[in-house]
Amino acid sequence: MKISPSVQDVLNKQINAEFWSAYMYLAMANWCEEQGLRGFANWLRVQYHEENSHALKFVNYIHERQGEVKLQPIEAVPLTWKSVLEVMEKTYEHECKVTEMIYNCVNVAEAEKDRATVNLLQWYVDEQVEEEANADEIVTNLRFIGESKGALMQYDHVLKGRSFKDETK
Ligand code: OFO
Repeated sequence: MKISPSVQDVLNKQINAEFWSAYMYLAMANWCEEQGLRGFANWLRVQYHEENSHALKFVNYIHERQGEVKLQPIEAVPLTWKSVLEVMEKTYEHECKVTEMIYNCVNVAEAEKDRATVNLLQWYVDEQVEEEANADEIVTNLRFIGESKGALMQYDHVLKGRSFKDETK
């Protein structure tokens, strides 16, 4: 069954939001790299790849449902932050906003009685629980670390271990 115009529209908006997220995380990764925080930069680059994969999952789905993918311009993202704590606080806040957007997609799909899209979106609902928890954990750890440069460098080293696995397939 071909995707309805309202579901197609809200998924196209979500594609733009996912690419915007990718762009923002790449900007954050660049900033961390420039501060010498290579582990945080790595963690955020993985986040960048994840967001691209989230966008592509929607792109593929719209094609599968014989719809039309309408790519829109990506708005500018912030380029500087006061501290790495601020970077991660903004990450957490952003993920909460994305969760709301995904819930809105679910509402539109439910209003159209589009079971397939509701089913697809459940993957994103679950993913958002993880995204929020990951960012929240790092914020909590950074608050414990406080002003300790040694502890920050150790934690930065731990974050070098994160690698990208495409979970959308
Ligand atoms: Fe696509 O999960 Fe973050 O934004």
